[in-house]
Amino acid sequence: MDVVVAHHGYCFDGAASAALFYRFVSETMPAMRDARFEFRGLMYEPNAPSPATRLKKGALNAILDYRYTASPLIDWYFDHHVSAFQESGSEAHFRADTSGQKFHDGAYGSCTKYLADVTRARFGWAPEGLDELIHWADVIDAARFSDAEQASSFAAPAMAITAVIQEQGDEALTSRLIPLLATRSLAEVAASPEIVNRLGPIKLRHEAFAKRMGQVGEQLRNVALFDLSDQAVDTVAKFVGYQLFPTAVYSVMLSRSPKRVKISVGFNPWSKKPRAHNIAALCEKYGGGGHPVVGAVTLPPHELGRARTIVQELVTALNR
Ligand SMILES: [Mn+2]
Repeated sequence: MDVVVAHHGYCFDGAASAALFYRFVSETMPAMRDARFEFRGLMYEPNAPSPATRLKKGALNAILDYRYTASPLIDWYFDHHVSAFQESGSEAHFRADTSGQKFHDGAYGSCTKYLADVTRARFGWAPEGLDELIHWADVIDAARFSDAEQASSFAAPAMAITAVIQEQGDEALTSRLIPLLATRSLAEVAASPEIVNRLGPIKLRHEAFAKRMGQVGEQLRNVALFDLSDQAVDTVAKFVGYQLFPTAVYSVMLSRSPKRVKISVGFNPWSKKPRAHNIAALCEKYGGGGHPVVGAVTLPPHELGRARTIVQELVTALNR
């Protein structure tokens, strides 16, 4: 039987969750010993099809680190997004499940750590040799960095891998990386040609991006605002904004690619002031979502005008 692992795409936590699940299946389900794994990246895009469309009849299907959908094809489910149940009827479907194989906890910083904890507690499985992967997925997905400099550096192997996955982690690449993440140390994966050959150009684009952020950025009371919509971006460095405006409590960034306009909203993890807003809830008002500390709204590329209005409303709301 094939195993279909549909995971949050272009995301270190999504790939790390898939790596853990790959090991979990291989080590605890004897019938799956010779299974062929297919890894499929799911994206939060406007009008993204239901994740069920990426699952396969007759396979063992899992959705990891992505929103739930009321599909009979889902055999395993793990997620930690507080916005997991936006589809109408999906939460009731999840609650009514009796398989004991579907799990959601919005309090977790990463799906990887959640998957590790649940499989240990419920199935007595401990993923040997993956502590480092679990630790870093939790640091990266929950932005538990010591400061904005560490958060923007490629020095740690996990950060180099993350940079490549976030920018170029299509299914062809992650299908090769996930089995490596499942079986090698992060240093070994970071030294692989898959990462090394891509990282140099990414670093250059990152530097150019940081420079542009500095040019367009402005601080409006509690909020650092970056409107990058005058040209398409292919690199996004989430924490550069807090390096530039360390006293900002929140950041709002408007960017666009040929496929979408994106508004990224975040709480400065190093802010001296407490967080007074649930960012997922703010983004949900506009059809977006995420976590209490970080979220996003994506719109079709032709809705840039509407995106600018939403940005103004978000800045006002965050300064309230
Ligand atoms: Mn995640």
